[in-house]
Amino acid sequence: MRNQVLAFAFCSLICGSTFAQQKSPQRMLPAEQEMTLQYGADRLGKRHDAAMERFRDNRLGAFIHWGLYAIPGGEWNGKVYNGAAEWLKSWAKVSADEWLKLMDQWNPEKFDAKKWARMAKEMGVKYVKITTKHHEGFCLWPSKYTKYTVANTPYKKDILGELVDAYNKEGIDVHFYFSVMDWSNPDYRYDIKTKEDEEAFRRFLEFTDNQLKELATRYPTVKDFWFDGTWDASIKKNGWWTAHVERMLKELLPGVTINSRLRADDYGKRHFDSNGHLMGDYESGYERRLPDPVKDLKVTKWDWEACMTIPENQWGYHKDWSLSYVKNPVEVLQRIVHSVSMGGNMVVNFGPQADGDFRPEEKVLAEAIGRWMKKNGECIYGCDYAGLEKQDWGYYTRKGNDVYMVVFNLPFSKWLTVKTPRGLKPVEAVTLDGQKVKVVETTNNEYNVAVPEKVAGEPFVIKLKVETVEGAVDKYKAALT
Ligand code: FHN
Repeated sequence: MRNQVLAFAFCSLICGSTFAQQKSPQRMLPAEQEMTLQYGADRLGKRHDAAMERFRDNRLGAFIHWGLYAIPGGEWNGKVYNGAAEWLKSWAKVSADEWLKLMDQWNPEKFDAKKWARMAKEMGVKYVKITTKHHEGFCLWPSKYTKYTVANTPYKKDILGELVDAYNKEGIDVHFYFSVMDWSNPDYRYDIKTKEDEEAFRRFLEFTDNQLKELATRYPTVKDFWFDGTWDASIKKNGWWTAHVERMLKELLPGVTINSRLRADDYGKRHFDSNGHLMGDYESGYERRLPDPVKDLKVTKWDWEACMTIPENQWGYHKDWSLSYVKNPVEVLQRIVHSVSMGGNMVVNFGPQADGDFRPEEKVLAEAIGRWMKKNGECIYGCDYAGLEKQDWGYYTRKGNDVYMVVFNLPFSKWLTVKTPRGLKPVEAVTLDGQKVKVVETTNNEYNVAVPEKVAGEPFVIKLKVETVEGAVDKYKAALT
């Protein structure tokens, strides 16, 4: 607690000057037990405007991690590092100057934004999150606030601009990934311990504000800012700044959505404020892992988005994927469906090569997901948590009175058990390729749905039409035990 008070005092001290006018409005706190926060949640509960509904309905996105790290692809001075390729500068202890010399080699000859957009469209993703700037500090747009940008490479052109246009033309929303932590900027601080740190970091925050304003005004069709690299003590001590950034972007781009990772409250508490309320528009902490479908149902109360790598932990291009487990398309699909079944979005990551092409494994995976989505996307887009108890055969998703059973595990019994809340009754079951399947009531609020006659060798979907029965009573007697 003492640290928290000190952090708050410190924050008040340094917020007092440059950005004093940018404080959040005081929240009206309903419960006496809650602490008063200036930089806590701006809202209680989910956002329900059109832009947020769109974010939610999209459900499936792709992540693009593309930066200088694609050039060495995990190898430095003859040594291959197994850690995430985009962190190679750190694993191999390369100085910022040395690392940024990679810019001289940035010339992705095979880069074709239209091809990237077609690939995303074919895969069935509704949005793409692009690393505008990762921790290394290299910008995919010609920022006027730093020299470390695409403009100063042999390629010269505005990659981000080309991508925004191409994706938008395919009807795909663009989200911007932005790392606050910036290894190229000498004013960045991991912590604030001295007056000098304080001044440098104040300059750094101004620089970051400028870059964000630049992104928002140069690319006004951007739908979302996804912040990363916000875990350091320096940022946690400046919760006011994170609240200010969210408000600044929302003023510039009405409707824009912002992830919880940006935010820290008055006491440095991240994602959820000290009163337990979500900050930002959606929770973004599920990375390479997912909430448990039985124990973590609390996540259905807020919006959330998970992101996932295809190998165990490679976001940027790494030349050797054999160093860790690589998920197959069904495993990726399972994670997509798992997320939607709990009311979340899933973003599948791609790390393009330095030449601007995608590695063959990623192309194969994108095609496989796309084929499945073409047939079964109905159980993903616009769907939500169904409110039915999880069963071992797979996952439920739901849109109104259509409950989708997405089957990943076939039972030897040839029956798929469905347990419904009292009063919710399945009235019809049909596969998405039109086969009618049998539904049998087995006991109170439990049904068996037949495995369809024709089952392809991949996960399949049964659509259950459900209806609500008023005043339902139990028909079968429970055992006296
Ligand atoms: O350090 C980064 C990592 O490189 C990658 O960008 C992921 C994506 O969610 N975010 C950070 C780790 O949380």
